[in-house]
Amino acid sequence: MTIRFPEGFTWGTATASYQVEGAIHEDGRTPSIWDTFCAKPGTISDGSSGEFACDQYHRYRNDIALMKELGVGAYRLSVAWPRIIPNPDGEVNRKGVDYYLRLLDDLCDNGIKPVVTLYHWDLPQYLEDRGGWPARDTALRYADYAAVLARAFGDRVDTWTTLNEPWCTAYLGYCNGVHAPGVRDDAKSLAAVHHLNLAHGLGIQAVRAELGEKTRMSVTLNLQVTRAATNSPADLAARRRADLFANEVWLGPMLEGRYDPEILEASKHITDWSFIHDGDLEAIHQPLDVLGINYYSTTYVRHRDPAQTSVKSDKPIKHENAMPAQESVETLPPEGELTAMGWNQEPEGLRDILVELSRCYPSLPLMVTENGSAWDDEVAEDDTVTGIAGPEEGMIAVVPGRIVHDPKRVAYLNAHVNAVHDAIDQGANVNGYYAWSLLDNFEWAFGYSKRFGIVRVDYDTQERIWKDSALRFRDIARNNAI
Ligand code: IFM
Repeated sequence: MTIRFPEGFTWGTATASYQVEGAIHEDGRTPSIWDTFCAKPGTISDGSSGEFACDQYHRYRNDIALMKELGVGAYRLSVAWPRIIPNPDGEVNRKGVDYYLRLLDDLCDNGIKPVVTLYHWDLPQYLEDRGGWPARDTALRYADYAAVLARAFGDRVDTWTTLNEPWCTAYLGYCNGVHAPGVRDDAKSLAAVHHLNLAHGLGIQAVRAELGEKTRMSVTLNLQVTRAATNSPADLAARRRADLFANEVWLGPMLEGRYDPEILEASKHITDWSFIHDGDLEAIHQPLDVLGINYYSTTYVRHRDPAQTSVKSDKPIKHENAMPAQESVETLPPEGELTAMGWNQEPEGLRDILVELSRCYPSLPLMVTENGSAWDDEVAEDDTVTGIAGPEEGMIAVVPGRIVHDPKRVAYLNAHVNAVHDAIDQGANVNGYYAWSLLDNFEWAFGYSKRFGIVRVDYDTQERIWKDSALRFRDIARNNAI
């Protein structure tokens, strides 16, 4: 059976600067917090870093040829802040800007719309040295950076995305410390939440001040689909507590200009939220053209007696649930066949979050800005597999004769694309789906040990190798149907 998507639905692929670019020492880029973090022993499971990654900095034309073959209409990429403003003096680095201009121009020349995330976690180290996201000044510097990008890239960008997954920045970065900069401090993580929200609002204002009110603006949130283990009031309260800190801390300020008073109450033992200044909520609450949703899996929770867990030495809580104020929430182990990340597979979660968001915010279009799965892939020899020539003499966009058969990634893709269609059938206002990821890449604390790409990267040679999932995605994108 063929299921068609609405006319104009966008199929795209997504990546992020630190995960794919490499070239960390080139053309004036200075260190980001991830360079510093990776250099600390024990932070990255395979001891690697984004130093070389997929070398997209040099191979972007090759990867654009690959996307053209896939038939995608958009590429979601992010800009590395330390390439653009490498030093605290705020001076713009022409060479950094030029790299992205070349990339954006080549995308546009190939009919692929650039969807540009301003911040996907590579904060300049000099800003972390001045306090990072727990410091208000970082949000102000972000607004300056946003204005620079708007001036430099202008109408080459189809859609601007202020932040990718601020949940990860605030909680993995400053609460349980498994991401850069590796801080474990509940109060700082909540200050980071607010300053990320503020950066979002100031960033939108800055871009629109340069490019006009009609500029398409978005943010990408990894809203958590949390299910209660039972319908008991205690388990439902645990679910509510998780939801407040996972989702409401972003949706409330960004879409309604308010923090739910329950959030402030539930965290008053951690912070008094005095970092919220007069006028901040108005600044954060800016009109959005589209909301990006990243979705991978669901989480099941139940009530736990806070008295039985020491809040002071809360290491075990932090490891199962990165957020603060979760003393009464127990996260249950995931069930069913888990992906290589140890995440469950529940496509209905994607359907449910899309339907629920459209019910709450009917006039706000949604796009699935990330969805995908990691598996332990193996390369097979196959003479029938055809390669693709790259755009320059001697370049090979995808090598012939080799392929990864990845039935589990294909099944995950099919199931989740179907779930998006189900959501649309149930009234969700969804206008795009971006596969995470175009390429295998640097998976943060897991280094290169987890492969999310629909195209394999041989990290020794930087060759790109087809996976069955890429060919499946090509069918979906080209036909706008599954
Ligand atoms: O690789 C990440 C990406 O950077 C942000 N969203 C989740 C992906 C998979 O973990």
